[in-house]
Amino acid sequence: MPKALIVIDVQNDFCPGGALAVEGGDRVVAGINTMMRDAGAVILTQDWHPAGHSSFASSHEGKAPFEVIDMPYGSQVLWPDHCVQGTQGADFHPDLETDRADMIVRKGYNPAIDSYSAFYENDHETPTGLHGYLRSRGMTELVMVGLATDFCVSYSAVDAARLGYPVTVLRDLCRGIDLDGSLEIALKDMSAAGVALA
Ligand code: VGL
Ligand code: ZN
Repeated sequence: MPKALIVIDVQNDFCPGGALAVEGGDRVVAGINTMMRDAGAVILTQDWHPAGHSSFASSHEGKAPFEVIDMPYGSQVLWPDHCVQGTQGADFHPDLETDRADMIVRKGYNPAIDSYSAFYENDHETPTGLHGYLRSRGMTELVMVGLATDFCVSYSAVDAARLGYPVTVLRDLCRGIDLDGSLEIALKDMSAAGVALA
């Protein structure tokens, strides 16, 4: 079974010292490099926001990071400014062996919609193109790793399962933000969707 490794958002801003640092975010890099060596295809995702993105608290008068607001497509956590296009924070962790990637999927570039999942923006209908890419490459099974477990990894894994892929999330090679119990919720959502947690 051709198996693709999907490496979610291993970027400076999600690592210690970054704008939206995930505890231990940098600890996944070495293991991911090893996994990349024998995957059938390697896809990296890169959170890639224009300055002033609508998911940034700084774009909303009187709002602070981690507050939740209603957007036309549903509720949205407001984040500190992060992964702004072309900045060092948006770059991949310097030790990630990005030369091994077959494809890099950027997401979150639409100023009006956030995009956690590697497959769809947060309106759950605008595709990133990854599903078509995986199909044309003949990839029938997915393994997911990266940051953050409870947002971009979870959304990506649930969408993958709904699209019909057998998908495994390697928990050792993921780290979470854990905002108000979001990690536990994400683990339940993934299990309910049929994602294997290894
Ligand atoms: C992510 C929050 C905002 C993630 C991206 O990669 O999990 N989380 N943007
Ligand atoms: Zn983001």
